[in-house]
Amino acid sequence: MPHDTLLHLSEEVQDALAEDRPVVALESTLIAHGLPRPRNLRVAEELEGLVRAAGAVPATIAVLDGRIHVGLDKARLERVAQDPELRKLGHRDLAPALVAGASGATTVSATAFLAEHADIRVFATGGLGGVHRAWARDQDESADLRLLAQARITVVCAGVKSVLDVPATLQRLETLGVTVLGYGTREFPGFCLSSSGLPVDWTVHTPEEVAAVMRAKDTLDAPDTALIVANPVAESLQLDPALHDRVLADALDECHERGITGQAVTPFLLDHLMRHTGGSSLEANVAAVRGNVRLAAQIAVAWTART
Ligand code: PSU
Ligand code: MN
Repeated sequence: MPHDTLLHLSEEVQDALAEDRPVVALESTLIAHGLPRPRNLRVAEELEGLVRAAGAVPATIAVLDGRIHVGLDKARLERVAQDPELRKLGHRDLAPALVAGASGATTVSATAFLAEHADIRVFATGGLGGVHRAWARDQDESADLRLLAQARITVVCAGVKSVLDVPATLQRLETLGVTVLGYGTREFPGFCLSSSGLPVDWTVHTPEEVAAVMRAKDTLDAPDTALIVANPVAESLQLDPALHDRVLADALDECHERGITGQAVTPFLLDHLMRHTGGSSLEANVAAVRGNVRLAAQIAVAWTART
């Protein structure tokens, strides 16, 4: 992909990449469609601040008026957080969005793809998309998984969204050849819950160890698959698991009854969870994202210090 014509890198991101300084890609769907206004703008700004505080440059990615932006200035970040018309763009939506001159927030699938093309190696989000619980009925599986199976990028996340079928998603990741590391844990995290109760095969404890795995993967010349660093939210900050399970059961029923499908499913479930947990799922979600962004910046620093 010719960078100069399709990807608009902010000057800050461009300079950092040219000088081999640490950069962290951030997705925008989480901001535009995953968190409520006006809190989402404060979170977006805070996340960029966390990256900077750790000595890296944030590159929030979005499509505005048919232009792909890697690194947003203040006005563009505000637009992503505030514009109610902003679409949700997966990887497959990028081409038509460019032609239509559309504006949209990028999901994990689109962000991972664009970050890789911008030569950014580390990416942070909240929870990945995956196999939905009613898969046998709806065949709803996030496009995140397929994209992660073919992008050379390290994704720091708090596991996959807890509204999903987590065992099935882990199984898919295994089939797709995507490496999963637990960060300081032997259990796969559960997004706004500290643990999904499922084991991970590999545990690492430091950003340097993650960078070493990235290097080993490159040295092996392994296929271009993502490296998932699954970083749990602290137990003291997680959503009460019993409350989560209770509210989620209602959310899933309502989603089906209302005939909600496609891209609308995940935002609906997250919003339902937020409204029926008195905002505590929101706090746990934000806490998880904060932790992931901090860790991603540390990994980016360790990665660029590699020589
Ligand atoms: N993480 C969050 N909140 C979110 C998402 C991730 O904490 O809203 C977004 C990501 O952009 C992810 C998307 O790619 O949800 C998955 O949507 P779907 O299930 O429709 O593929
Ligand atoms: Mn889906």
